[in-house]
Amino acid sequence: MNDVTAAKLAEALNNCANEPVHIPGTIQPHGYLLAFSADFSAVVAVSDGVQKLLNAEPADIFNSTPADLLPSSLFEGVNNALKRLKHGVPNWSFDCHLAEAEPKNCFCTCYLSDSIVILEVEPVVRRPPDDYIAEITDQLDRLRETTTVQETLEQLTKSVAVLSGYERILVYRFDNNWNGEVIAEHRTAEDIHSYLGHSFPASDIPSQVRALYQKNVLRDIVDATASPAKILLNPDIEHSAKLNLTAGVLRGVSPIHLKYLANMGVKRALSVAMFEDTKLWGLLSCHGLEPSQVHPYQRHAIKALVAVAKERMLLQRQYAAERFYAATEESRKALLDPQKEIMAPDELLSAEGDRWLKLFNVESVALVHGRQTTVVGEDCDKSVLVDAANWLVDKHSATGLFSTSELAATKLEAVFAETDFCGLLAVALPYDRSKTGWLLFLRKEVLEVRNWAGHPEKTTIEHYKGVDVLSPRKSFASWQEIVRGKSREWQREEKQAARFLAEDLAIGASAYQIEQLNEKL
Ligand code: BLA
Repeated sequence: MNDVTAAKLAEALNNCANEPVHIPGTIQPHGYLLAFSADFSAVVAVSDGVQKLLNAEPADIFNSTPADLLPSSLFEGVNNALKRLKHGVPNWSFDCHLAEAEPKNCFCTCYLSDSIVILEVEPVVRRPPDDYIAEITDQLDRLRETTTVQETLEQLTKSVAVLSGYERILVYRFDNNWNGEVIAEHRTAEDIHSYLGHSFPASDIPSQVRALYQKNVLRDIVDATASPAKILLNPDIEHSAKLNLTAGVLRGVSPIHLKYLANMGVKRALSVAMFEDTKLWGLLSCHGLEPSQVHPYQRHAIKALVAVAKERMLLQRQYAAERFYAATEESRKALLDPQKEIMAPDELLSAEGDRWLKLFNVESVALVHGRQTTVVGEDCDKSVLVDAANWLVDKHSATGLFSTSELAATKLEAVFAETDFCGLLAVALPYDRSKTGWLLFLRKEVLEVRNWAGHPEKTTIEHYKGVDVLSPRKSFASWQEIVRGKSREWQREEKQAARFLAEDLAIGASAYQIEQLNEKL
């Protein structure tokens, strides 16, 4: 691969992200698709193999009306779904019993592609056990009993295993560059390969694939070894665009991803998006060693578990943030204590700074204010801090905040080059019109060992649908990278608390100035 240049790689990566996975022109072959005109009067497309469901050839189906063609239970089901879709729901599902088809029990999902009405029919081969609802309730209770984020995620993987039958269940968290790391895992047998603690590059889940999760949180790939079934268009009807299958469950799988799953030894896969606010935070990813269909109720149960886990995580994060703010509050009280004598800002920092070292998990805290530069914790050359503050005044006065966990990747690289610091959180003292006062929190390097599942330098390129794309990795064997030059990341609460403290220091500074003026008068 070493003749693959960076430019070629970038182009191949870009081509991966351009594959229109939402309009594949195929479905997964265990189910059937029928598409109807907006007024539900004509059949505009069917999937290859639909004759098994309707006992009629595609040519005859195209010449029929839905009312003549569909068994009454299906016809009524679609009519009812249409009412729901008109009210804005993205898709509507219903159970259906078909006397003429084999198997007789089906699960149907209706949705729109522009104004075209799409009906997906999945044969139901196996029903979940009779005590399934009791099992769901039990697993939801177990999730609700967890007390930390990590415990919640681990319980989620175990509960999904119980309710679904997948053999390996992972929670996969994205970083800021959309690489991901497996942070929780459950395997149903010891000899199933473990990916826990392993990282995967962003290119494994290209951007358009991540974007689909915003519209449909679940992706179910029933048989990664099966060839997709083509969607056949009615030749007598003009077609302006390909059918958009985003809101359904049968969307044909990208051949590139099928190869990826084959290389991983996975024969069925299901993933559910996990969001933090509206941003994709991670995925629950389930792997099966043999092709098999989960019952639609099982899909819903997995979605419900993910939703409850998400709520728990939100609560646990809120509790942690509250504890952090409560600790900050102690310090704020001390800074603004009216019983105490009024102190200059640098004296305030000297008095409280030690507490902040622990609270913010930093090696140093510094204040550059007027001509004063004060450092608490590990020392830092004052000229470095003054240069940093001058740059901050110049570039970040508008927001009054700057943070990085990798100083070497910022314009401050040269300023901090001779120091051991890698992370900086800086907040301006408010009420200081010229914003020349800055409170700085400094962190040192934390060596990070990243275990990649597969060697990034073994990337190859292949020709696919007329363009060059990255090839899915052939090996997922562990490859270790040591990441240098980075500190721990700054959390949202730390930034907010730093702003509060800078505010208090600024109030202290004003009081001190007034006192000084009064003394002079
Ligand atoms: C889709 N890739 C996916 C999906 C996942 C991953 C979860 C969603 C579908 C699914 O649930 O299987 C990747 N799965 C992972 C990772 C883990 C996991 C990282 O379990 C970690 C444990 N893939 C490549 C390359 C390309 C690519 C090089 O490796 C592009 C050139 C593309 N991945 C790709 C495409 C899809 C995909 C196109 C969408 C498949 C589809 O929905 O049709």
